[in-house]
Amino acid sequence: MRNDEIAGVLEEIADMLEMTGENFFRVRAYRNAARTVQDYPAPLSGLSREKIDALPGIGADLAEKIATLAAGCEVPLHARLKKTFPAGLLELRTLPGLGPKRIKLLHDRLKISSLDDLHRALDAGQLRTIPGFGAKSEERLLKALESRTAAPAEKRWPRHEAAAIAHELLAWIKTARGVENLAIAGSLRRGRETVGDIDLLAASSDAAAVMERFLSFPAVERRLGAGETKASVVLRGGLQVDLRAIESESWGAALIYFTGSKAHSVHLRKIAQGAGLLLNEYGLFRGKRRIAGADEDGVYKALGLRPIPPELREDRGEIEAAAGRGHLPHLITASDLRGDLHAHSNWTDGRATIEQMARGAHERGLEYFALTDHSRRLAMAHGLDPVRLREQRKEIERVAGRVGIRILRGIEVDILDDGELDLPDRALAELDWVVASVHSKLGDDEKTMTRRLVRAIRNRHVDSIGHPSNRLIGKRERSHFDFTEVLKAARDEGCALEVNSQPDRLDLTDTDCLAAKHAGVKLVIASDAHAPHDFDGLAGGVLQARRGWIEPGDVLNTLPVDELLSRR
Ligand code: DGT
Ligand code: CA
Ligand code: CA
Ligand code: ZN
Repeated sequence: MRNDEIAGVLEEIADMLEMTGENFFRVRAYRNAARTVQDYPAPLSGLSREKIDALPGIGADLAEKIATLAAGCEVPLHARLKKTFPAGLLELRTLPGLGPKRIKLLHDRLKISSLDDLHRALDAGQLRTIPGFGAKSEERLLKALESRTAAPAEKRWPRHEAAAIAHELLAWIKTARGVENLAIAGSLRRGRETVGDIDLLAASSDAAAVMERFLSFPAVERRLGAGETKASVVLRGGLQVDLRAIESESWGAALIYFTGSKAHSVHLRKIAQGAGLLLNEYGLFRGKRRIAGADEDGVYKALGLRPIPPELREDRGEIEAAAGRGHLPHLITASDLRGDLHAHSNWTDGRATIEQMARGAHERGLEYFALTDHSRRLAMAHGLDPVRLREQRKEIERVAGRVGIRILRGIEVDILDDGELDLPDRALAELDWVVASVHSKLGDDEKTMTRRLVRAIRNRHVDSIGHPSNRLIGKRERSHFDFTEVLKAARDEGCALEVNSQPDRLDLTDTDCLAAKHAGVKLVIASDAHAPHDFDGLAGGVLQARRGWIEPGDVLNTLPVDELLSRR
């Protein structure tokens, strides 16, 4: 079993114990164990029994269960609980704001033990008779129930995975006879965080040769359609790829058409119509005469528009701005980042030494980075207390001298249940950079989570909020909080919000970035690196920010380190 699966079983046991009214300490032991396992930096299935017994904060009985799970076997307690427990009750946990305590309450008071029971009780307005449930939670639960009965959304793929495959495809197709131009189009080119498929465009004097080469790509599993100028395939693993071949004189127009978004293209066509022109994938035409089409910029220009970067093409005002009504941003690029402001080492849950991290950052041209290991509450990550923080400071000084990169002494401090921080102010005051993040009780209701975030922001030592929404793409919804309130507090306090570049986080989202910019809140684009190669992920965070109209001046780590620190 993988660590996250083991942790899942332990959580499930904890939930079931809690719902049966088991004593608090026993429940908590399982939860702590789940966290320890979840955040353990290496697969537990590869560990010896001695190592498992030595996991911090875990007793003999739990170690035994973890070892059993790691070996892929069933734990008798889990099997027993599952047998006696209504399966529907467990399913209730997947709804927002329903933890074991509240589920037990619903079960005890209203005999609710399945999603159907809950739906009926909601329809009958019974929930608001239970203390702690109001009209608002009724509304949220109804919405959650309804969204689950809707048709399952089509599968979408993480952008970085699709991008890697797309580049292999480009390298493969490039060698076909007659290829004059080749590019990624569609949502992948626009930098969306997930993509439905890969869209490729080729300009070629020999479309048949391009198609043939494409269809012979080794990972192609099946063909969905193959014509003279277009083909679609499904690759092993299920990802679809569409390829269109066109002639070079249409390259720009076709690239605009197949890059989309559809909304952007529709708007462009309307502008063309208004000017008595026709825009399609072959070009921009006045009557029968093609007045533009070979290159993108030329098409935009002929429509009276400045060139629009693909990341902006969502019809969110970019066309008006390109026409001179509004500000078309000079988007940030990866080379604008001088430093990184969130990185870990093996002092907590990172996989590399401080020195390896420093060399990794240095090799990638960063002028500085903040070492922000976890605070003590994340016990499984061996979180730092004030004593170890001071020890770490010495090591940082030693490494910085050897590697020739500025290392900011930082912390990723946990935001606790009520928004207080996991380390005392006087420990934080000694640091150069403080990231505060929520890692627990992500399912808190909106009011609680808003209060936690705002309180952390109001702490004068906190420089930025890490992965503010805590969503995991495709896996975990964002936490509920009032983003407007959070932005207000952040602007008042001069606290930055992070664009976390981890590919499954990308948190803030593109539209969050835009909202932050409008609210006058600064961003940090950070890697959250746990190993040196993670610094490469910064490019993904930059792409996300570009989709949010972000310019270099909106991002703190474009600043030279001295300016950055003098702002504090
Ligand atoms: P995806 O694949 O769901 O992540 O999103 P896209 O934007 O890549 O959509 P896709 O693959 O269906 O089509 C690629 C591009 O082709 C799209 O961005 C715009 C263009 N396109 C596709 N269908 C239409 C259409 O019906 N009208 C217009 N104007 N353009 C279209
Ligand atoms: Ca697509
Ligand atoms: Ca497509
Ligand atoms: Zn974190």
